[in-house]
Amino acid sequence: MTKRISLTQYLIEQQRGEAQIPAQLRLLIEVVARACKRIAISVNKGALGEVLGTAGSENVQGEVQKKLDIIANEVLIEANEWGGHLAGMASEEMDDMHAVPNRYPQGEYLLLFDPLDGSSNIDVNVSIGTIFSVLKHRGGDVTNDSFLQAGTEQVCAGYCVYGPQTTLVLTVGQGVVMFTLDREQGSWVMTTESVQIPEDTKEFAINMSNMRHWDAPVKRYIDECLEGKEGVRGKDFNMRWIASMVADVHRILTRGGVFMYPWDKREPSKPGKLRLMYEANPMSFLVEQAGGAATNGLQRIMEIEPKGLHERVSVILGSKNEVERVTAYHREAQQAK
Ligand code: P6P
Repeated sequence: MTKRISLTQYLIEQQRGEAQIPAQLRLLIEVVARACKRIAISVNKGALGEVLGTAGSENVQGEVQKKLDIIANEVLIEANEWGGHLAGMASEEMDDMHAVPNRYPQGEYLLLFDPLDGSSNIDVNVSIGTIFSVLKHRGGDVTNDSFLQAGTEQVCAGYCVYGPQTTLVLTVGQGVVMFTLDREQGSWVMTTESVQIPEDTKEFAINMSNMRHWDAPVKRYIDECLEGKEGVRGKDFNMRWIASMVADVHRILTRGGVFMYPWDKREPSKPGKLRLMYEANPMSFLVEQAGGAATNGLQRIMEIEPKGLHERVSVILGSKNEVERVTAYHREAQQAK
């Protein structure tokens, strides 16, 4: 790698260069990156910081909130509301959007986030992360509907994975870069300047305990992977499931693979478990910018027109050729109906 540069230098160069990222977007990214450093400190304290366990409340999803879910949400709100770069924020942890208080200037961006994804892993010391997505505010009053824009409208997306390293992964539409937190300096240092997902893989990520609930195309794809080299795929596959989307996606951005959280029969009225606006869309933007693909089985996730802030979606993303295979199986099954 050439001389390692800081996040600030990268953003200044993007501002001058091809991306021409506006000053407000540069400020937004620096503020979110600083908030992730704050969250990392709380996450890394664990039991020593009295931050483990549940908060005794539920979020809009009906999920029990962990203390760290709330801490992370508050850190992101407090860090972003005064800077003049945002018109509003939306979070997995809040029923409705959070407008910038009148005492602060309103900016031109909308920030959406899952403040701490993978919460079930917090108490067992497994990697978790913050996922964020940035849209442009189209003007007028800021309401929940202001956020209902397709993933193709994102101007920036990223995540921070709190694992053995604390790593910030970012795209502004000019490819994907990774920054690792240098704790001695407290600064983000570029460690991967152009992430590329291999088009093929031998690794799939899915929660196998749901197998009996899957739709036929998913079952067909996984069965073929399990048949190994004796089967139609002609190669053996490995399986990984961290139950933390940020960690599973980070592995796929780093060495390839396919991640699947498909629709299943347990809740047939819901298209899937994961949320479109602040999980699937930002991860799809990153994966596509790194040469991968992301569909809901039938269409590109980023082309879905959202109907609700917390709507869910079926997710198949990662190595392009594998995602295309699973998607082809879904389309074949649909045509056969
Ligand atoms: P399951 C974490 O709760 C999450 O939203 C994603 O990060 C993760 O991929 C998925 O749910 C895990 O779900 O059903 O395997 O526990």
